Amino acid sequence: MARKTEEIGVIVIDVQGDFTELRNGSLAVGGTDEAYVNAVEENTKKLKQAGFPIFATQDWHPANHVSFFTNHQGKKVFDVIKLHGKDQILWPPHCVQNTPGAEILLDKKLFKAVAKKGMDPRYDSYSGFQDDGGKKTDMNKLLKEDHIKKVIVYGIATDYCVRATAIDASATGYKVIFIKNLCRGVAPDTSQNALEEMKAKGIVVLDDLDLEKIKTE
Ligand code: VGL
Ligand code: ZN
Repeated sequence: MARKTEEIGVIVIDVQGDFTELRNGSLAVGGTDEAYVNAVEENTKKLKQAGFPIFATQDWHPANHVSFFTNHQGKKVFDVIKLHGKDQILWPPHCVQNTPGAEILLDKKLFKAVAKKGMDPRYDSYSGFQDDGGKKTDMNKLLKEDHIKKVIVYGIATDYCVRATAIDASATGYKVIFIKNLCRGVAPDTSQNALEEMKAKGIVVLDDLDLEKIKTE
């Protein structure tokens, strides 16, 4: 028998001004034009109408965030440094709290809740579940409150925040379904690697949103 729809939740990841071409974002990812944002909005509406609770993540950095190249003397954009023993890409300043670039570009009424991430200036947080220092966001608590067992994930960027959020969701015990055509990646090679890694971890990759498939997968 198909699972009850109440057990399915949706996580729309970082569809924010600074990640889109639509808003001329500081870290605009290829293919994030108006048609892409509209497709995300339409499909999210469809999922909401089908009865699934919709959650969002929002990259929400202070201006002095460690991931901004401008906060490291002598460093250039996309340089990689060692931070807390890991490689850290230095990004252009993006999604600074209370700036237009941090705005989620979808109708806010779609969302049951938004989990903000990346507020600690010392740690990056690609995952919607926790930052690189191990501090949890509200995401797991929100999903648990709704008795969610399976999550549908999509958004920006395939190779960074969508990847990390999907993998953490899976590691936390959720069944995860990734919707490929509602995602955009920073680079083709890292996006392809992310898909392979997700599949290897048991995440279901669907080319596009199919309501029947997400109920039975
Ligand atoms: C992201 C780089 C830096 C993302 C966030 O949303 O994928 N990427 N911050
Ligand atoms: Zn960020």
